[in-house]
Amino acid sequence: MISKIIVTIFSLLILLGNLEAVTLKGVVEGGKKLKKNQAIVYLTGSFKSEVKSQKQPILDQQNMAFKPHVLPISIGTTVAFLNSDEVRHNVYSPDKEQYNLGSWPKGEKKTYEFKQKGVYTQLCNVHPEMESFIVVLDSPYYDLTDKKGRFEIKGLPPGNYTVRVWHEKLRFKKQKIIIGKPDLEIVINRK
Ligand SMILES: [Cu+2]
Repeated sequence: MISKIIVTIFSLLILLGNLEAVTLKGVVEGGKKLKKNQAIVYLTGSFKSEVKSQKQPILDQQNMAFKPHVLPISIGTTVAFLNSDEVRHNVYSPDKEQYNLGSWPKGEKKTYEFKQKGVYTQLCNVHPEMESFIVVLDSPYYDLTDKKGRFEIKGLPPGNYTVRVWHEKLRFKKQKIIIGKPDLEIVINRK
């Protein structure tokens, strides 16, 4: 009986938590360069840092290019590296933890767990023109911009945050926001 009551109270708390969660949406004003390569909008603040629950993200090598070109993840996430091409590809990064996962043929998979935040350029030592970015964030709150620069981050607990943007070429102003009720909509401009 007591355990039933506890479960009920617990479910109610989860429900209340979800009801309080707020959505932040908006647009990043980045022009043509933002249409070509997506930006990551992410939030930092005084929340408890946690890994965003997500399936193991995949960085594939397809038609001689890394897919996706930009992959945002939280610290502690393991990424699966695939090769869908008929040729052998390699994966290495000269940044931060500096790894070389070796070279492998189509159909094989390697994994790597990212333990430090930062931008990890992904390169292939067989094909120097191949390049992409894995961006490791100390935040579970992020989104990639769409073709119009729009983004949406759901499930935000009320509090104070700083909105930041990462893009491989462009720099944007950071913005302090207060998340409360109702949902918030913002515009982010270039520096
Ligand atoms: Cu390659």
